[in-house]
Amino acid sequence: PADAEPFELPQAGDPSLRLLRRIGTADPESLESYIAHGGYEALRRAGQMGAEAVLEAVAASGLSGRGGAAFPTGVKWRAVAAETGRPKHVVANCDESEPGTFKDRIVMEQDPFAGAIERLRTAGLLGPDAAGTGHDFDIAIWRGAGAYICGEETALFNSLEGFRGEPRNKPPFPTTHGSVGEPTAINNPETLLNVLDVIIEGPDAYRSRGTERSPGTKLLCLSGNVRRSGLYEVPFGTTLGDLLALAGGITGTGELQAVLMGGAAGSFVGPDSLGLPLTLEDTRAAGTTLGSGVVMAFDTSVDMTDVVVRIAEFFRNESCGQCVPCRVGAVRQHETLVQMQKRGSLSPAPRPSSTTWPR
Ligand code: L3W
Repeated sequence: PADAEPFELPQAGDPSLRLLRRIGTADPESLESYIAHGGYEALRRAGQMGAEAVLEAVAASGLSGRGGAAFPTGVKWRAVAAETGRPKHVVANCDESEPGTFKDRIVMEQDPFAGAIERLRTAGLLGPDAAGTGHDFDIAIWRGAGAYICGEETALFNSLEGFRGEPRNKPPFPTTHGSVGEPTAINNPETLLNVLDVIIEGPDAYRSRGTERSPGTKLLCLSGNVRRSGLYEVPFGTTLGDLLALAGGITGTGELQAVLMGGAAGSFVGPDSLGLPLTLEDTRAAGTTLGSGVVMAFDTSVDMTDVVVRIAEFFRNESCGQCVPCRVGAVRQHETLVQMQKRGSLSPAPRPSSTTWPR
């Protein structure tokens, strides 16, 4: 909206920031600056702790996946660790294409030293005996072509391997049959960023933020009719109303109509949800989701029918076409919504009496 302020980075040095604490303070182009701001501390400690203690800490932290499904990271990593006799892979799923999601992109652009590969190889932090840990570890960046489906983990593997970006059946899960059919830990970048704090401060200190069932902090992508749209980091349990206040409140009419939560595949909540604590458990109980961190606010002037039609159009266009319910259903869904829009009502058309089954 015209009266919204432009995107702002979080205030540098704010002690409440954990995942974003280097953003705005460290120079994203300097390895030395990253190290001076605590970079690779977690890697050094992990090397001292050994694999079993790292797995233990990640499980004890209660960390859950930040890509949208909130699967326990400790369970996933243990499942991969239990696989023996075959090469294993770690994949950071940076394919961020959910409408309204921009958290991983900002982290990667502003705090990139998990990706600045050539510098790391030269500095001995990647490659044989990476960072003096005794382990050979290297990273390759693979650029996707932008298809939404390729953020789905098994479609991503197909795409990496040169096949069409279409999902595979699960199970088997990537933990046993992932990249090139081998055991793979595939995680969202925000999940991996959390692991650094779990290692550095330990699971108990990590759990001091957030709630019992949703420990830690969460990156949330605020957009739409908020005064300061952008990326926010808040402890789990912050209410939706407090988050919107943090973003400067509602622009336009100044009155909130709805908030899209979680992603385009998420759900809308109304102004009666301002007291909703943003945790996995509370959003689930309220029939919504934190998903991949989308919080898109709409003021009372927005035509919500138009918003829903545009979301349906997105899913129609992005269907990979593999399965009939989506390939055909997404087209029909969009058509039906457009018809409803023309009628000026989102409620279903009254059934013609001729289709009523005779008793
Ligand atoms: C081992 C088991 N691993 C599950 C793993 C699984 C995956 C993770 C979550 O969807 C959601 C979706 C979108 N042994 C396992 C196991 N796993 N059981 O756990 O699995 P799953 O299948 O529940 O979810 P998913 O297919 O990964 C992700 C929602 O996210 N979404 C969209 C996000 C989009 C982005 C983006 O663009 N960046 O994140 C938004 O809410 O609707 O529900 O790793 O292998 N027994």
